[in-house]
Amino acid sequence: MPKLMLALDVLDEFEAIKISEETSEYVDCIKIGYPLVLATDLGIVKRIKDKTGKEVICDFKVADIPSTNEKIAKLTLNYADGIICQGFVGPDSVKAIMDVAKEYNKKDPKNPKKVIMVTEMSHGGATSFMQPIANEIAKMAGDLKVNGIVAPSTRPARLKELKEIANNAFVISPGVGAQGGDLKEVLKVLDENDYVIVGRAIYLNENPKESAKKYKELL
Ligand code: FNU
Repeated sequence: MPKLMLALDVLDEFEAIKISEETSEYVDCIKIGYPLVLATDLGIVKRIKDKTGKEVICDFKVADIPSTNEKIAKLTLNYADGIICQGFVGPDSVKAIMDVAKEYNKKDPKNPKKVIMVTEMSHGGATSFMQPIANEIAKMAGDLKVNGIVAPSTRPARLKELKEIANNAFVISPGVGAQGGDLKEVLKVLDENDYVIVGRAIYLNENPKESAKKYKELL
């Protein structure tokens, strides 16, 4: 059974804390990205961790040259349990982030930081430029031994292929819920090390707790 990752893309701190507390019984991990961090500040990561006791992953899809990636990773992993980066920028840029994670892990081996790399995105436009190179990106993820990859629940056949290519990496997969991904098909592919990401179908629901419960039960 894969785990449930809440994509908390709300724009208000009060709402973010309220939803993360209400749903924490059913959610295994919380993913926050630019919407919430830009609406508040990076310290929101710690405040959500303190309130919920959950792991928080920052979805910054970092995609820069190695020295800039390093700076972004240092700042982010000072708070977050993991960071999402793009793979298409190449191995040196990803390695720069992995090196930062390794430094943190030397200091605190009990709470290892996770580096998660995007392979093929879940939206339609990803088929234009990302899909043709995504298998090679997934291969790089396996070779570099990043902790995890992002692969699409909107295309279960691609999800399966990318998971197989990336080898030992766990998969976090967006696309179920608002993006219309078929959870039944996704569950045929993912295992207990992987995560199904659900955002709007939980936080826009009039009862986020009930929706999170429903997804947890479906998983
Ligand atoms: P929901 N996300 C995505 N597709 O949707 N990080 C990707 O390929 C990817 C992502 C994120 O649709 C998206 O930014 F790499 O409301 C959002 O935070 O369930 C979440 O996954 C999906 O949210």
